[in-house]
Amino acid sequence: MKKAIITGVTGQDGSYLSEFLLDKGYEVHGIIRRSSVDYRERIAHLEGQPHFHLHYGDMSDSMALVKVIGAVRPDEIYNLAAQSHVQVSFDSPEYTCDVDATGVLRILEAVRQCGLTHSCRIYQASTSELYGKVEEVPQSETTPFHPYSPYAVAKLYGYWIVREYREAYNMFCCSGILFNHESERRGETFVTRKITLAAARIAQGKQDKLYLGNLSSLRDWGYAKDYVECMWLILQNKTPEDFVIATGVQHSVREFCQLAFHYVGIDLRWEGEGKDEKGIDTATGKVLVEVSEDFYRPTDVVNLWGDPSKAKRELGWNPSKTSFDELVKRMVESDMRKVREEVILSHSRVNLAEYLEKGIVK
Ligand code: NAP
Ligand code: G4F
Repeated sequence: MKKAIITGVTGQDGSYLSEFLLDKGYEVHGIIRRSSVDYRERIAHLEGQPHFHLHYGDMSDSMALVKVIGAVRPDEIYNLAAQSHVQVSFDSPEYTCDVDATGVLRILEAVRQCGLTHSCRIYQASTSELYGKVEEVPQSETTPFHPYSPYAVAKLYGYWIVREYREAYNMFCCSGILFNHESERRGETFVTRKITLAAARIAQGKQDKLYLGNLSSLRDWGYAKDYVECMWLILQNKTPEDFVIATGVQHSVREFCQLAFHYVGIDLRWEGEGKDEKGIDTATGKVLVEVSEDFYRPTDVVNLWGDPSKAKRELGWNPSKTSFDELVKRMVESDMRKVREEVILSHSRVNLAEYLEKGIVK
């Protein structure tokens, strides 16, 4: 039975990857950090399964990482843990750097110190944010990087230290350069989930308005469940290489919004430009979407569009498994259910929605 460690196991991708690896017959060891609230929503259904184990650790704590890696002696490590919110990285740049940059180094060194240099394969969660202020469209493995946030700069260190350890010590360590991938488990402050949750709440009369930042920003959005398969494929490859993982299709935040509201039965028309743009319910004339400068970033990445040809060709991965329409529909249906059964939304969640609306939390 193969053993895998997943850092960031409680996150969107960590939860899907755990399910995927358990299905493949792996023994899965997740690293979690201590929290005062002990409810791990995304992996609650896996806890108690015989081949699923959790260990305490933090990406800022090399001793804990050495301890877990030394005890488990994994065949594969998937390093998914990160402060993953781009806007938050402007507020907490030092923390983001410690976890997202030095954290990667801590994993690589822990593997060496535990004598696993040549037996343990490592996947690093790299990101399309590396392309930042893009120098080429669409972006592939050969596109130059131009990171455009503290998050992206930290992730660029992670990318390069992985390459360095591959070349210096002949380690099987690779980066998946993943473009945005979303799901019904996406964190509620990323733009897609913020939109689907608000659309569901507005449709059910529980919220009045949605405030967003740059509506014209373009993303290549895929479905997270499809993307975790690729993380595994990258580590099953004959040689350690980096891969772009994307759908090859691009949409704007505005288009995402339009479709999400469509799926809750509201058709929006757009009026105005820039910060004066508004999304208006064509049936009632009510303004449902407004722009708030609170959600603008000091530097924003506005044109991400991936070229997944290499992953398609060399890993046999299918980038078109879930279409943009299916993704939006799936997320909206899930949030319509969750909002309807509001009994499962804790007070803090309800407050979060209010805070999102008022722009107190981004
Ligand atoms: P996510 O939902 O935000 O999950 C992040 C995970 O990292 C959570 O389990 C979190 O634990 C954990 N974490 C954060 N700081 C930590 C620390 N100091 N020590 C230990 N664990 C820590 O992110 P995701 O969307 O699943 O993304 C997974 C990875 O892929 C991240 O590295 C992200 O940067 C990268 N990525 C994501 C995308 C995307 O579109 N989703 C695209 C490209 C790359 P808590 O639950 O305790 O907070
Ligand atoms: O959903 P976002 O916050 O995702 P972003 O910044 O692209 O980062 C995500 O994808 C990266 C891969 O490219 C990951 F590496 C990263 O960990 C994370 O998962 O924002 C998407 C776009 C941005 O241009 C942002 O300015 O949407 C724009 N946007 C417009 N209004 C908004 C909002 N973003 C958020 N979060 N909230 C808004 O109200």
